[in-house]
Amino acid sequence: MIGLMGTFDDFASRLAGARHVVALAGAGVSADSGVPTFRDARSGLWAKYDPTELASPQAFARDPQRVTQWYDHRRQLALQCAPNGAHEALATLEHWLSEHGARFTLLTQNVDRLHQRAGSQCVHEMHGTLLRWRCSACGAEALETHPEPFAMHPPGCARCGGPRRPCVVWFGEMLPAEALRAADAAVADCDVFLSLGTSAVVYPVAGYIERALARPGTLAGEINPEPTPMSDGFDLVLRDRAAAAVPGLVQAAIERGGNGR
Ligand code: BV8
Ligand code: ZN
Repeated sequence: MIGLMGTFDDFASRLAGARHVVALAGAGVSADSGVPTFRDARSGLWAKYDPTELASPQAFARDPQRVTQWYDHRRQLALQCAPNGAHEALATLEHWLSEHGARFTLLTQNVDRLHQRAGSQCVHEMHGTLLRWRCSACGAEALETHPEPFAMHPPGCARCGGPRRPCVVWFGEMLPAEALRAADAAVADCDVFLSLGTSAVVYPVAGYIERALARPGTLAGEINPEPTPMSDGFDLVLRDRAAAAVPGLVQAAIERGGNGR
């Protein structure tokens, strides 16, 4: 973190002149698309379950049918939702930075693939995705983008008949090695770090926020309508919804950056 004497304008100018921007996205980025945040993903039917009770290998072993029904419900919901202004602004920023010889790395905790549907290219899914499912017995994987529910729960493997699960990272499971490697390298190199719509409490991803805030020379911004445990460490905090604040920040950067980087 470095002291930002200025204001939003200073931050936007520094964002436009960045060499490497890392954005970390949490459920709050997809909230404005109608995808419930992880904590709110217990809407209605699921209200009585604690997500960590449904998002673990133990829960799947205990009740595979209930767990895959929850994930199938969220999978269908993700397919019905559309990217919002925040997803689109991040894709615009990535494109604009690459046109100006700078890098952009998007680390997302979201499993809905809305960033990719908005056009983001460099996306690392730290917690996997709802749209790929794999067999727990033989490991066979497949994209599952049909809008209707699976015919049975847990869905059976076409190859061996074993029970299939979503390719998401459950509590107590390791994150994908590729995603960790990419995040390690990006956070160690970035000069601007954006934390967008995340509660910043789930590790190891929350640890990347800590690393970015501790890095001298890294400018850090948080966008979240609520404070988080890390809010005090940021150079700029926008207490607003991502769908409003992310497009505003990106637009301000592009307007400033256009005047000779
Ligand atoms: C690991 C995929 C070890 C699944 C997710 C005890 C036992 C076991 C593990 C632990 C333990 N104690 C601690 C741990 C570690 C644990 C952890 O951190 N637990 C926390 C709860 C303390 N982490 C793990 O288990 C990780 N694995 O440690 O493995 C290991 C080591 C070696 C070898 C083997 C294993 C795995 C963590 C990943 C879990 N999977 N998701 C699924 O989706 O079902 S995590 C899930 O919660 C989400 O993916 C997300 O990443 C995370 C936090 O959610 P957020 O994205 O922040 O969303 P949330 O709802 O929390 O908050 C929304 C935010 O948005 C809020 O701040 C809100 O204000 C804001 N917001 C709302 N609206 C808007 C908005 N912002 C902007 N605009 C808006 N409109
Ligand atoms: Zn199989």
